Amino acid sequence: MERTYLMVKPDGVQRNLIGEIVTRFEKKGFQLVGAKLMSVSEETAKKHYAEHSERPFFGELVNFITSGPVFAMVWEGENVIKTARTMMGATNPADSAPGTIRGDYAAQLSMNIIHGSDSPESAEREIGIFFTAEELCEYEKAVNVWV
Ligand code: RTP
Ligand code: MG
Repeated sequence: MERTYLMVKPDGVQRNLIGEIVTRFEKKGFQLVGAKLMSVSEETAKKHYAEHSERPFFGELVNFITSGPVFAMVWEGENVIKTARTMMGATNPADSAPGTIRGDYAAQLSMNIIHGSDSPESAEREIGIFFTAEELCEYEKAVNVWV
């Protein structure tokens, strides 16, 4: 079963959106396999966003993601990587459709509420950065036969 790394960014935590975001993925039919509220160190932030290290906004991005606690999560389900990205909406809230998380709650590119892995390779890499194997739960839900 596919897994993805999702993270409520510091703005989403400050704006009390953790519950709303968890609810959306639960109701969609995905399964939470790991979660924690945590502070991101500068080292971890730079590792996580390494693909953007040469971009002009890298410093601002690292400052933002380390500016307050994030809610780190691993979700599991069929096509969860792509579906979560669809549910998040476009990176720039100016382009994200109403009904998506960014479309409904974000107004600025730099504070766009949520992160989600963009490929199976990113998901594996990011889960490894934020979680140990012991922090992830493998379990069956009887309700899964209906979704
Ligand atoms: P994320 O990694 O945070 O889930 O967002 P994403 O995949 O939708 O977008 P990505 O291209 O990976 O960019 C990472 C974050 O950097 C900020 N950004 N700023 N100033 C700019 O031109 C710019 N471009 C991207 C955004 O906050 C984006 O979420
Ligand atoms: Mg990205």
